[in-house]
Amino acid sequence: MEAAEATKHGLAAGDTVAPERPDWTIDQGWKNYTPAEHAVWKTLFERQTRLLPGRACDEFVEGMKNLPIGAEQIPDFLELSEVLMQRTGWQVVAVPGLVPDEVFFEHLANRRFPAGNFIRKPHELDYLEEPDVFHDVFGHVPMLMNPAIADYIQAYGEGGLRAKKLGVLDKLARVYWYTVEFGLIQQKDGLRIYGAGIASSRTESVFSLEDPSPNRIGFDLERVMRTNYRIDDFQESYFVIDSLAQLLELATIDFAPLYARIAGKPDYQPGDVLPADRVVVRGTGRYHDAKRAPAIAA
Ligand code: HBI
Ligand code: FE
Repeated sequence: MEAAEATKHGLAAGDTVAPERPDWTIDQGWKNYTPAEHAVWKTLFERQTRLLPGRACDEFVEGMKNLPIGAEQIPDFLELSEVLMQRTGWQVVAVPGLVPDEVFFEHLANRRFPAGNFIRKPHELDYLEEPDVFHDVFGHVPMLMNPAIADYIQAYGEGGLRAKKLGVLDKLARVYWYTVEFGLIQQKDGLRIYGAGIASSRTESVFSLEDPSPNRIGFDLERVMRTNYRIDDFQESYFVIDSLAQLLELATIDFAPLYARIAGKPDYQPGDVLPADRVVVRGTGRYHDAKRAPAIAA
């Protein structure tokens, strides 16, 4: 394996353990979870389940309802895969944490979602850099029950392999970040969450929708490809799609001419609002401004 590199989760993948299998999968080891680990799952599950009605999009709620996911125990990936396979042809496979980009994309391109088999510790309930079983299963798997998202994420895997060869993976990764991880969707009754990074976060599921600080901007592919993102804190801007079908359309676009067109153009910063933006909500920026301001002695 080549040297580890930074990933969107902000950590280096695979710099400690060498994989036993070339695709980095492991057994989930479901029987090895301790009661304390199932209890962490339960705490996380119950508090997100309270927060998400009226905040998560209809497709997320629907997907969750039809999956063998509950409060009492960490889900068994084989049981999840059985249901998913029937719906959308996806499986959930266990990995020890972040895996190298090509390995990740190869799984997605084959409709296998790599999920961390470990769960965060009780003192890390709200913040964790590496995707664990709660983020991966609670956040991502319900959306994989939706045919549009199922096809879109597969296309991302295929596009990722191409983008890596073209040396433009950073541009494509931004699209994934601002859709699959941190996307918002406009529904009849308002803005809703579909991104897994938001849906699995207690604080961001409220911040992204209700805090006056962040911008909510209509999704535009080229705009998003040029926009940096934050890995260490809430997003300064969220991009809003009008329907999941809009993502499926993205999957049919040839990105190569787009990469060529934006090559050499400057990046946008996470909090920028541009004249051409379709602004849904203009944020105050207060949350991040306060953090950037020099600390004043108390
Ligand atoms: N590995 N397990 C895991 N989960 C991810 O979300 C992930 C990864 N490796 C690479 C990666 N994501 C990203 O850097 C790419 O989407 C660009
Ligand atoms: Fe994720």
